[in-house]
Amino acid sequence: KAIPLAEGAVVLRRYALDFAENIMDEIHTILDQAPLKKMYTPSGLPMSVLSSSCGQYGWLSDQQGYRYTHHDPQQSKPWPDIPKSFMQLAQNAAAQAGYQNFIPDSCLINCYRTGAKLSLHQDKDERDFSQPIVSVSLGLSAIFLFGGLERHIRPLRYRLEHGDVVVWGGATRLAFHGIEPIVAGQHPLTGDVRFNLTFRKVF
Ligand code: MD5
Ligand code: FE
Repeated sequence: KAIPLAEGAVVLRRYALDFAENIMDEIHTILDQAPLKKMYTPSGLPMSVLSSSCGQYGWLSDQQGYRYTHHDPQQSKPWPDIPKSFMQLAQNAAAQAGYQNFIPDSCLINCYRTGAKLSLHQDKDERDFSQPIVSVSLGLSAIFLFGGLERHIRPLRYRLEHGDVVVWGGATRLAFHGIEPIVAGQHPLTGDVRFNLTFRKVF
C-alpha cells in the first residue's frame, strides 16, 4: 500500500520484494558491462558509494562536475539498456503515486558497502523537476535522511529496507536528502552491501 511520507513523496513498502532476485540478476548483468566505479565530488573528494548506470543517460561525478552522459567513459560504449522488468517496476510504482506517464531515461545503480554514506544533497542535474524520481532499495537496510528545501532544516530519519520503493515527486523532488553510514550486516540476496536504483527522466 502507498503511504505518504511527505507532500509529494510516497513509500511503497516491500513493493519490489517479489522481483528482488530478478532485479539482482539484472544488476549483475549490467555491472558486467558497466562496472561499478568510485565517484569524486567536483572538489575532488572521494565518495564512499560505488556507482554505475543503465539507460540512455548515465550519471557521472568527477572534478569536471556532476553530469549525465550517453557513454560509460571507462568502456567507451553506451550504457546498457534499462531492462524491461526495471521499466515496468518503475512505471508501476510511479503510477501508484499518481504519475501515469513516467518514462525514465536513466537508472543510477548505487552500491553501499559498510560505512558508505551519502551526505545531504539535492538532485538537480535533471531538466524537468515535475518528473518524479523512483528509488528501489535492496539488501542491507539504510537510514534515510529526509530534510527540507533548505540545507539548514534538520532531517527526519526513515529506515529503508529491502524491497522498499519510494516515489519522490512534488515538493519533495528538490528536498535535501542523504543516507547515514551503512551498518555492517549480511543480506541473503546482496551479501554485505545495499543497492539502490534511482529511475529518472533526465532529458
Ligand atoms: C539512495 N540516492 O538511497 C538515494 C535514493 C542519489 C540518492 O539520493 O542521488 O543517488 S534517491 C532519494 C531522493 C531523490 C530525490 C528527492 C529525495 C530523495 N527527497 O526528497 O528526499 O541511494
Ligand atoms: Fe539524491
